Amino acid sequence: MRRTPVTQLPAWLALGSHSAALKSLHLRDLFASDPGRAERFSVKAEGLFLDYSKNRITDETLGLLLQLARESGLAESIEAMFRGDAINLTENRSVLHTALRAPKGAEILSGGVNVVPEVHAVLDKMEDFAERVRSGAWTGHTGKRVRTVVNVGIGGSDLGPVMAYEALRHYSDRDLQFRFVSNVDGTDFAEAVRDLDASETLFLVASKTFTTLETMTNAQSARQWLVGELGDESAVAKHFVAISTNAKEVSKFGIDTANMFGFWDWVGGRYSMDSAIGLSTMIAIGGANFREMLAGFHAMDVHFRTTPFERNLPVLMGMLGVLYTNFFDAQTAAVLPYDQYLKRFPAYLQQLTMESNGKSVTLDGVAVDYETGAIYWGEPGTNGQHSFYQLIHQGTKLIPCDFIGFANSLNPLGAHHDILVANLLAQAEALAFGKTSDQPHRNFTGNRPSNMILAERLTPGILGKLVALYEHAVFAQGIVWQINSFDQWGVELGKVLAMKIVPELQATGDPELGHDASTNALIRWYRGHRA
Ligand code: G6Q
Repeated sequence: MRRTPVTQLPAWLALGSHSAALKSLHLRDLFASDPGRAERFSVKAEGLFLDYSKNRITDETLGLLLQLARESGLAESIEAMFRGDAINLTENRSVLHTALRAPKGAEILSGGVNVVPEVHAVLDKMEDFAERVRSGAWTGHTGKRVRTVVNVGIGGSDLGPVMAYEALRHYSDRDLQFRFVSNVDGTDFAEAVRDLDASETLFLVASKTFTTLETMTNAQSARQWLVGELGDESAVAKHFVAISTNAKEVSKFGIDTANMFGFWDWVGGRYSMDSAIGLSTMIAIGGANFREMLAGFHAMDVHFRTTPFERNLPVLMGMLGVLYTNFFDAQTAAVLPYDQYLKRFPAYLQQLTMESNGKSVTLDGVAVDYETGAIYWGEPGTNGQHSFYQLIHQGTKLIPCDFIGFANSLNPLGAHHDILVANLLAQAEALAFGKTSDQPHRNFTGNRPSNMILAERLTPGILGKLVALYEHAVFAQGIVWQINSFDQWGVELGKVLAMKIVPELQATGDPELGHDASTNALIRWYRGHRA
């Protein structure tokens, strides 16, 4: 039976007329006429403080947004996900990243099997390995301890590990350095290893499928480099480990499956940073910190599953996103962390949000006639203030912002942190309230919405909570939009076409080309110009 299109749900229809009236209200007046607003539109939960009062909402708006969530069946869908139903319909899979952080002893079934014991078995194996690398007990081919860990992976097998490493660098073992190779551009690999001593280098080949062209190309180059440097094929065993679901391909590559860390088809790439894909994170920060991060994820999972929508952080954030996307025509959303350690957080969120909700066909296979996932972007504060914030303040586009900040710096230094936080608060204030001036170019209209997410300090646990907050906000939006947030067919076509073009670029003579005239000409240009 087909779902009722979201655009025909009573709450959607009501939001349509309500938002027309909403647009004439200014945040200045909403605050002036309502002393309780800041308190009412904020939630403290799980060590996070979300102030969403600077959004273009009234109590009625919020009521309608949460009604829309209910009419969309969000509560039932949350249960279906946590229960392990095959909600990834186009791939017929469960979506169980929440099982990756379930405590020992929990029971979560996929295909009738409790997956939690396997999850913990892999975690224990990872921890054992990570501690051996950290202590120097794991030695390379020539007997030296590891000094550099190079993660080779792309997409979900790269962005989470890079983001988490940068975010938790404060907690990392500074005797080890970490590099991340993802791009198939040879420069990425060449620059990553140019100053490395192969005898002290460990490669983690991270690939769920172990067939991804970029990762396999980089992994082969890594292998050649290592064998070339150490002059012995058998060195591979001590310098390569694999993180994958594909044991067959791992042994074909020459990695002993004893040194393989597994995960499962119910973990999507962009939801995999707390699976074995997080091995580099665990080596960097140690098992205890990694488990603290998982506990943070889990706490947010429980919050999402059990908290009434009115106080449910992911539901509130997800539904506010729906408001701007569908009723304010906002095309993008900015994520602005005021913490240097979160510098890769926006890039990580880009994949999480855009690969998940960049869809235009519903679960019933019908083309949508409404907007879905926004474009996410951002930079850490205060840098963005001296570049693109101009457009957010005075441009013609409405850009809802998520500000993220902390009460304490991990590197207290004079007045730096107070200045940083003053800027964070000032930006949200300026966006909401603006400033009237008789000189048009000095006028700030204000009424530009933002969320403020604060925590005491950036810890592994808080990072887990932040990531899970966005994971679940994305989920809530996907449910409302009736799309599958867990497939990514959109990345397939380009991959297939590239595989066809590679031999055409490499062929000798003048191969017959069957593309469009533009692509044919570009291929010929390349063939004619490369050395
Ligand atoms: C994420 C996507 C994608 C994937 C990469 C790497 O959700 O599925 O980004 O993570 O294509 O895939 P492998 O891990 O299989 O190499």
